[in-house]
Amino acid sequence: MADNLNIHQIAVVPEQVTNIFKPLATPSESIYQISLLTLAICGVIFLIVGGLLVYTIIRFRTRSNDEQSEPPQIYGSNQIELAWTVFPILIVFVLILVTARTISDVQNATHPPDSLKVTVVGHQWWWEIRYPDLGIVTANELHVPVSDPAKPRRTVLKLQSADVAHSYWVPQLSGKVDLIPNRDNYMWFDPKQTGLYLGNCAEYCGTQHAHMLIRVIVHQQEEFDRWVLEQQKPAVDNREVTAGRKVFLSTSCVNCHTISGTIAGGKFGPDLTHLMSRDTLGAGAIKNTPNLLRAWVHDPQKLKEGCLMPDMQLSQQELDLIVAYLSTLK
Ligand code: HEC
Ligand SMILES: [Cu+2]
Repeated sequence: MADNLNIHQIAVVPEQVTNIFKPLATPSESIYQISLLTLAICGVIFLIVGGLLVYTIIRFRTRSNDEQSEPPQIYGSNQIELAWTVFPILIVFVLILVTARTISDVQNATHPPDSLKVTVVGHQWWWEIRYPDLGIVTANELHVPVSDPAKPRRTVLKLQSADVAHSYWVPQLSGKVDLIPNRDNYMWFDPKQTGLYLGNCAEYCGTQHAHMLIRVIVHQQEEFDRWVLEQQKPAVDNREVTAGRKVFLSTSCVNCHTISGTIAGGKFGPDLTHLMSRDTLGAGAIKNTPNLLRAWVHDPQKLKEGCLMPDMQLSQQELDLIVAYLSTLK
């Protein structure tokens, strides 16, 4: 199967919408409301202008009994010029004020001390995810607790980049915020419902920009606490796969990947300590199934062409052993 994989057959189909009109957190709700206001104002202007246009076309159309001479021509009108200058200025002023207020509400919000702090680092073409207070490192799939009205809980992201500019955008949670090298940007949200939220890198960052997908999994608090405990466990050291572990640790995989508790400490690629707890591989490019994991390790370039993990030219035996070992990283 590994030899005739077609990315279009296996790309992960979004199970849920990325819809700016279905906001499920405070920042996205504010953005949704302001976009409705803007749409309403533009709609009213459109109706007035369009209505006048249609009325004029019908009311002043050529009729069979029209005289052949031109009607009287009017040059300049202070009233009309004043009206079409002052009204647009007022409308723009209103739009500026409400927009500035929304931006400041979202950006200058102060966060309660129990907010969950997460650092997201954009890489070509995947997301590194760190929970500094919890000692967890993972990739691409962000797990956060739900914000119950009875017990609100915020997530605050610190956004950084390891290479070029990226942009983090999960439309149902918040507006997009760029990840810029040598700079910390911030984003926050308080998801109102549990479930899977999808997003995308929103700033073109190179060949595989389109496969730099974001999955945010929102849990009930207890479920989230359980996830944290699982992630905090060290990587399993399964005696039965010592052979696979040996091959992995003696291959240059260790220069790019970390598996905690081993000599593998590379930071260039995603942390693999709990690889099997993730639903997807390659930042949402493919599902994390036994076949696809094998195909990825065999030659990632077939699945995510141009990605920064090279074809490692493993022999069938090395491949079998390494995949067996990776499959134990629960
Ligand atoms: C030159 C650095 C480099 C080497 C060497 C390397 N990788 Fe990778 N690996 C990467 C990068 C970068 C990615 C992320 C690719 C992407 O999603 O665009 C990755 C992704 C992966 C993933 C998917 C992880 C995820 O959560 O999406 C697995 C599994 C993996 N590598 C295993 C291996 C194994 C096994 C080896 C050794 C045989 C290896 N890698 C060698 C850089 C490397
Ligand atoms: Cu991008």
